[in-house]
Amino acid sequence: MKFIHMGDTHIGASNFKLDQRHKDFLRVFEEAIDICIDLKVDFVIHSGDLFDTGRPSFKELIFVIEQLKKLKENNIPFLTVAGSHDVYIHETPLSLLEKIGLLTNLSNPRYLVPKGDVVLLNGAIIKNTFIAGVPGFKGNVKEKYSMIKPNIPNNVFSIFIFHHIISDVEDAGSFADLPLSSLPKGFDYYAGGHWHRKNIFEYNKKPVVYPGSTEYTDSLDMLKSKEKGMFLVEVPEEKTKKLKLKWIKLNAREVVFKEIELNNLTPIEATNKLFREIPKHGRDSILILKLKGRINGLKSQINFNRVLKESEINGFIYCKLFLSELSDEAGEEYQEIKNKTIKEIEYEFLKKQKYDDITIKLAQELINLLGKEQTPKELILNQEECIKMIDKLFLSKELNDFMKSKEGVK
Ligand SMILES: [Mn+2]
Repeated sequence: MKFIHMGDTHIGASNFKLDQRHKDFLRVFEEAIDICIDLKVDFVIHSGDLFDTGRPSFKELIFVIEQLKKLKENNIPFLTVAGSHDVYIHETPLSLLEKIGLLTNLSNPRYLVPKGDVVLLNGAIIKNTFIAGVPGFKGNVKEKYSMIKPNIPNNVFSIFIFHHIISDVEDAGSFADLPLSSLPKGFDYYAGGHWHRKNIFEYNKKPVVYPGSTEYTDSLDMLKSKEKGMFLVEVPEEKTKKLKLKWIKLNAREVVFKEIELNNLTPIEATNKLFREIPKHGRDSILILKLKGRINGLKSQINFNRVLKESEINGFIYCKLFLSELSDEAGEEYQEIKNKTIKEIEYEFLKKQKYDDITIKLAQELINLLGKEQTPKELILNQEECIKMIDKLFLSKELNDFMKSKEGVK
């Protein structure tokens, strides 16, 4: 028995508002479906986010219908769950596709039967395999998982499809929304979705598998994922033998990544260096430039437009610049200011305006008094206080002038 595990196909998504990128998601999905047919797999499981939205366009729906029809004509069942994207109130586009017999939506409420304190999880049986799943829950995820009681029959291979980020996923950080121990026990294969990068780990010695998305869904994904694809899983007849997992790379849009060091360059020098370093043969790929170092000037003085135009001329469909590791003079000034109190900033500002220390001190006290929220009574009292201070201020000025004239005499 063998099956394909794919997920997060996000039909309808695009990047950089490019029509080409919208088409890429469709093209890769079609490639994936054709491979499933070529490999004559027993079934296909999809771990959620088939569509990018709960309201796909007619064009996108018709496209998916055409693809799933091909699978059906080849007797390959397609089973999925509602992800976080393809949910629209109660009904999802999956309900429509299920009504016309093109897929099985395992997150349909008919598979989840509340019984007392628990929810019985039923599934479909295909080729002696029990396949069950839950939708991508919004909120109280851990609590909802704690209620799930899977109804796994004896002596079958069993698959659990889910759409959450387990805490053990590499780099998941704050994206994780479910601890590993919350997954229902007893399954032979855990088919994960929602995390867009390929990742595999174990739970009770069984594989937890994320194939990731079939296309790069955003520029961070382009930076972090090396390639896109799906898994072919071969289940041996003998239970003692190990599962065979084979990665199948899909032809997602090529991404070219380059780091460019701009340390100590002026904005003009930096522009020239960027211009020189843009790869010559774009071949319709996406270019990602990560700029590093400290510019002797301002980032905004780099002629990025020229860089973007050149990348287009060289055949890239888009150039994305990452500037987070590039610093400049403005950045440093901002960092310095961040570590100062308002009083310190005020002082430096007034000092630059050539006020002496006594005047600045009085001015700051005035600012302090006037800046307070106050009742009318306090206001009158403070006004009196202010007048006294202003008197002092003039006195100090006269004193200063007097001292200066004395110095002049010397
Ligand atoms: Mn997704």
